[in-house]
Amino acid sequence: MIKTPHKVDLPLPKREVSDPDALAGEIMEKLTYSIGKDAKVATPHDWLTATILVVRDRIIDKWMESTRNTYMNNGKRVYYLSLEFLIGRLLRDAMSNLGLIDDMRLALQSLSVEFDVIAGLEPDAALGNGGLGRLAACFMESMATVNIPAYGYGIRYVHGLFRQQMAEGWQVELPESWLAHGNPWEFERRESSYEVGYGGTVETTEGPDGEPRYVWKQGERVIATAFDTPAVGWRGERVNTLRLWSAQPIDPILLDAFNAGDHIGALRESNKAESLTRVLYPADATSAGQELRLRQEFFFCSASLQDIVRRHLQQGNTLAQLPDKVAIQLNDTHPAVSVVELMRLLVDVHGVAFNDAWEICSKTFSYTNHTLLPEALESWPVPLFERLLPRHMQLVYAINAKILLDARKNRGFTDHEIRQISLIDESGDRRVRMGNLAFMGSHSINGVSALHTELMKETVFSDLHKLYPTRINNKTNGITPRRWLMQCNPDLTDLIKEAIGPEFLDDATKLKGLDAFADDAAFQQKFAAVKLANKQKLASLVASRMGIKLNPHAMFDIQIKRIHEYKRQLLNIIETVALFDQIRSHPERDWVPRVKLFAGKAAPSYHNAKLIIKLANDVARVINTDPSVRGLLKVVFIPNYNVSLAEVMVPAADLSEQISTAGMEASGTGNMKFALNGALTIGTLDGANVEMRDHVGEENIVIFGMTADEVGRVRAEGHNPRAAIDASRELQQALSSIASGVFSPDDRDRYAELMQGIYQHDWFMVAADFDAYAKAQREVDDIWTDTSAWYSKTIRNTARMGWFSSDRTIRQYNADIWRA
Ligand code: HBZ
Repeated sequence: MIKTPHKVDLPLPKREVSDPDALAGEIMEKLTYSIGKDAKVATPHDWLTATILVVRDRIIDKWMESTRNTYMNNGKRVYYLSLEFLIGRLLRDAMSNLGLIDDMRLALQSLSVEFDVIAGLEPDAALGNGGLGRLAACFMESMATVNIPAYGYGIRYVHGLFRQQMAEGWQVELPESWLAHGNPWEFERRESSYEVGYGGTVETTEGPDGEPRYVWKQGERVIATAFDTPAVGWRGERVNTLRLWSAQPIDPILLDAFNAGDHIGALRESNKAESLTRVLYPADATSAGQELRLRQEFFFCSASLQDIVRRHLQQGNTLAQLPDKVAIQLNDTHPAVSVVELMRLLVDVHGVAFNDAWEICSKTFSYTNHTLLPEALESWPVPLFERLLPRHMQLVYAINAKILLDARKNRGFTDHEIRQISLIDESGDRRVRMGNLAFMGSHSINGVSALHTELMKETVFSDLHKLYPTRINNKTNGITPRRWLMQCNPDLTDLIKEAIGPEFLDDATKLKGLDAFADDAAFQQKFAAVKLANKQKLASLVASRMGIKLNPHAMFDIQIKRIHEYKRQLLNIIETVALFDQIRSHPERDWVPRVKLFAGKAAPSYHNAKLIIKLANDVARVINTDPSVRGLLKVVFIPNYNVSLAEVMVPAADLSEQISTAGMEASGTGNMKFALNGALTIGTLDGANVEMRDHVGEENIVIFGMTADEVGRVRAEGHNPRAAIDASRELQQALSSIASGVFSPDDRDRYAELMQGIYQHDWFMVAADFDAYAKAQREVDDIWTDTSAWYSKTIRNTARMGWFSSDRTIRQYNADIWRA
């Protein structure tokens, strides 16, 4: 035991003053003593690092206070386990939450440094693919804001989501290196290191009670080391921890091999360990299915659970108390192996009886499902699972036996139902079903929108729902209004403050007060002026990055999200082609000038998604250079979509495209960001769009197309896309022009197969919904033409989106699931 040194009580210099002069002094101090640079030779990156260090100092005081308080209260903690945290840049967010933006700007100015320039140098931490990862980041901020003691646990990938470049309109993936200049936000915690094992064998011995004991003799081991990043809540009241694990070898160099002259082989262990946390899997909505992925999942789950159990016991708690002190939320099935790892720790390491351990587990875990797409449901081949995690495989069988026996004996489940709930899928090669594991091991299973939650009960989880009818519940997603309004749209924030006062900053539902201004002509003008300025900012980004000039007075019609067939970027592009035809054949009509903006990444192995990107670029080239369009239509695909680009595009949107095939988008969160920033939504009755309509009112959103029920029925009865295509001349023309190579003269057949998919099966109902969509777009044009109607609707969107704050979502998780 280390004795507490008596100087420990000396008061630390608190970083409480924050006038610009004090801040400037601190920045100089960091530049000199932490970075070792003179102001004369400091690079912009040095200034950025110095600024971050100054902000970080202010966070640390609060961070320690939060951690200390939780420790002293021995209260319940929430652990959010996620393979993805799409946090983006942190500086502006932290400064905004601490109320430092203005003073820091002035401080830097006094040092002749432009804040916006250095803030733009911060790498965009893309430790996630899309919605699921960004949701985790919003939740981290909201948990700190609503004062819940929480830890996020994940992986510190060296390379986040790839950088997307365009080569002649095709997506090219380049490695992303967010850590290249170091990461001043994180703290390496060498003392928080754990061994994580794989492979080997399981030995059976006899315990003192005469019962068998199982000892896992691991074949390989790596070290997981923690890196902590503070997560600051609004007004800096609470600071939580994002703990990301990095893999290290136990023996960094095999000296025997090295001395024998095998210099490469000597680094084998080291390379193998480090490759574990090197890169984020770039696929969303499909299961990765690779051995490395299962290794990653187990790596971060094992380290996190060891850390959680250690902290719990260190506080003097018993293992039986675990569910009273610990709530673990599984962000999709990616961390589902945690359930088995906790069982192993309880049963094998701590000697808890199997049934008691199972009860502790299911009271501790809860699971969020983010998709019903069959190709995204994770399952692992039994041989792989068994080879990598032999003890866990035994435990999976034991859990399965317990649940299935009960279902059969006490609940009268049929053979078919038993097959559906089993942890082992026996339909092809035998596989471990991670969704069923997460479900069985949790007391709460939630969907992310009302519609999605109902569909969970009816489809993928219907049999498990019958077995556990009270477990499935809904927690509609939300977004943090700090990043997605205050920070990305400061002018709108100021305008709202001026109109209704500052209460909405602490309670987003207070935005409701803006309703009273929706029809106020003077306010509408100011609202429009803010929108125009945001569009000008986006236009200058597009001009400088792509050399394309945009008319900021045109309607900015934006679809940004991962590229996926179910999200139907293709529907949007086909309708754009149809509009192009119409503009050319009817030059006499009053066309509303539009800019169609797209951005998003495709999974590198997703052929059709990559083809859709190429099509958007091909269509853009043809339309943008056709003089007969007279500037009425422009199409732009902005490369390398990420959080930072979203922060510029969202405030600049007039129209938000949320047009997924009904029943396929679990929730969507981009939809919420746009509406909050005063865009009109054109969308299907899918995911959270349904609840958005309920909140903003059906007259303030443009809904079109088939419902989820209709899609289900049509698919069951057999969809005939030919009929829809034959009935629509516009669609016919658009499809045949794309299919015949009008947009791909260099390769006429490029899109033939893609179009065949629509003619033949139209799984995503592009043909089926086309006419309704085109009609809805003309309705949007009509609203746009009546400027006052347009702004009265868009202002009402901003006013009524408060409910979609992730603070509300987190409060619901806490009230219904965590009870922290
Ligand atoms: O999660 C998304 C849903 O598609 C979206 O509707 C929802 O709003 C959002 C938050 O709940 N799902 C994803 O983003 N999924 C993934 O990113 C993913 C990543 C890796 C996988 C599978 C899915 O292996």
